Amino acid sequence: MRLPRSSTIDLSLLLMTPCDERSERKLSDLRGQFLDTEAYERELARGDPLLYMVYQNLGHGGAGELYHGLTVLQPGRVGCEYYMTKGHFHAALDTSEVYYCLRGKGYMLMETPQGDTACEAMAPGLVVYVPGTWAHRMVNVGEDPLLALFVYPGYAGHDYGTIEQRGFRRVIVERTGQPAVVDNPRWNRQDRRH
Ligand code: M6P
Ligand code: ZN
Repeated sequence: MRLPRSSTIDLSLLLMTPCDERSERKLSDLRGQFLDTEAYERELARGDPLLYMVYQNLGHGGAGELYHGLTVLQPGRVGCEYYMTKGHFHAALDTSEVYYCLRGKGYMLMETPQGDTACEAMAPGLVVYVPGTWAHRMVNVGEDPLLALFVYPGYAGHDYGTIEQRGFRRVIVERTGQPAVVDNPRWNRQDRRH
């Protein structure tokens, strides 16, 4: 029986409650994703900081379900690269996602399997539409946590493989105190699953 439900997004406690699933990603979960591997190991030697939390409601798994929830991405950098989510394609590639930014300052990095890239600003009130086939990654360029509500089809799934292998074609780093979107030297058009 599918029942209507409500959850509260608490902007002071930085969480959504109640939720079906609460997951955390720490620095150690993003091994191989940051460009500056020496800075990564230095940070990890100091501790394993929390990068982000995801609070999700998963519906009942029906074909028409919309999974929804809150991502809370902490501010910080590894070397000059800002904290970010792992980033993924959807396993059901041609499924889209909507993000509504509630707090903070950041970007949504996106790219297609063919290497087309896009970067949309995230700030309170901005709604970012991620079309089907586009991989997506949140990047926090501010001093405060970046919060966004997200909604996507329950059957979309997550495909991390291609991104884990080659990263995103563009990365966001701090240059003279400002965020800059630059080419990822590691990115190789051939390394892709789609
Ligand atoms: C969004 C949604 C979640 C996803 C989360 C973290 O909140 O797309 O499904 O898990 O971002 O992103 P990632 O899975 O790339 O770490
Ligand atoms: Zn997604």
